[in-house]
Amino acid sequence: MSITARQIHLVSRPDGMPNHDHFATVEVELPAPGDGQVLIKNHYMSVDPYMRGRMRAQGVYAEPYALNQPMHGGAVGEVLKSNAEGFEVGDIVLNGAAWQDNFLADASTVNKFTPFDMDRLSLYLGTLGMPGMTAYVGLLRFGEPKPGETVFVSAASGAVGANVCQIAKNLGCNVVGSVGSNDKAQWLLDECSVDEVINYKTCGDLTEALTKAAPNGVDVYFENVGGEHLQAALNVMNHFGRIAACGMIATYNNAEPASGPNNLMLIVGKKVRINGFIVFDHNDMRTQFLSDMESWVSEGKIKTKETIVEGLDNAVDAFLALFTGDNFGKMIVKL
Ligand code: NAP
Ligand code: FER
Repeated sequence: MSITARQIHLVSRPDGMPNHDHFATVEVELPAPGDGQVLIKNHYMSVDPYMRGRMRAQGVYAEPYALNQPMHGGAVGEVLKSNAEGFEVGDIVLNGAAWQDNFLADASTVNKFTPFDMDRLSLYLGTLGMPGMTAYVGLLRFGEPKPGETVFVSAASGAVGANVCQIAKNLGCNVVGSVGSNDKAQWLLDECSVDEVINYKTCGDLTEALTKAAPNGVDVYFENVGGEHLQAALNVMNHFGRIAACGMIATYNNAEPASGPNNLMLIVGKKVRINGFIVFDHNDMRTQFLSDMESWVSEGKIKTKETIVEGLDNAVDAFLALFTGDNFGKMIVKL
């Protein structure tokens, strides 16, 4: 018996903020799994800022999304039918086939794993998944924070940022976050023990606010936003400070490149090190990451926050919300 799959395709390339016209929902019939194949039902899919980059015609790090094909990204699903050795009905798999509810795959392209908690599968798309590992790799390998140092984190309550803040607190750092709402700020202060939080939308001059929040200067800047945030961070960086350049979400929907910070010469005088990085290049840290993060989550030393949107039909809105700040913590679509 065949099974229907619903998929979201990219049908045209946005120039600026995407809208519903750039996407289409398509239904296809899936045949029974062939030799070595599994049929998977996705329970949760991730929407992530990098997906905006893959909608462009030219990729820097990864291939662009093809037009009139399902987009892809991280998802957690369950084996519905198996024609592959080592895969049983009910196995839980991490896969790269987001933006579709059911799909057929060669078993070698999905990763069977034992969840740390069956009721919290979505954590493997957030704190225990790609964004959590981004926080871990970026902070430890490129930020190199030492106890007592000040770490500044932009988009601080998000999927990556909230983990950066809490890992840095666990390491004994002084942590300053920047967010776009008072609710997000309060959560970081109350639940995550972050020392100071700036609401960049209401604080006035960001350099002044940061100087007040980090009176001893900033040793590590975890860059998620770009633009004015990078400029302000450079103004308050200490000598030999490190910037872990993770992303610049404020620029992702720019139709034309925006002008850069006007104070880049500070990198020279302050001897600041800036490192761009992509999480996928650092799989050597995966075992250590999972071991530390699963322990921290179960001991309550890392709190997790998610916004869960129901249904594939709302996946595009969930994705767009990343660029308006309408997610609080990791944005997840429940399928
Ligand atoms: P997220 O923080 O969960 O969601 C995005 C957040 O960015 C929004 O909630 C919003 O929070 C903030 N934002 C959006 N537009 C903004 C703007 N114009 N100015 C300031 N803030 C803005 O997303 P995430 O998945 O954790 O990603 C965070 C960053 O990490 C992104 O830059 C992403 O590209 C990057 N990243 C990089 C890698 C890598 O390997 N290098 C991997 C994963 C993610 P507020 O309400 O606080 O404004
Ligand atoms: C991201 C932003 C950008 C990300 C990857 C990139 C994995 C890659 C950018 C490029 O190829 O230029 O959040 O996450």
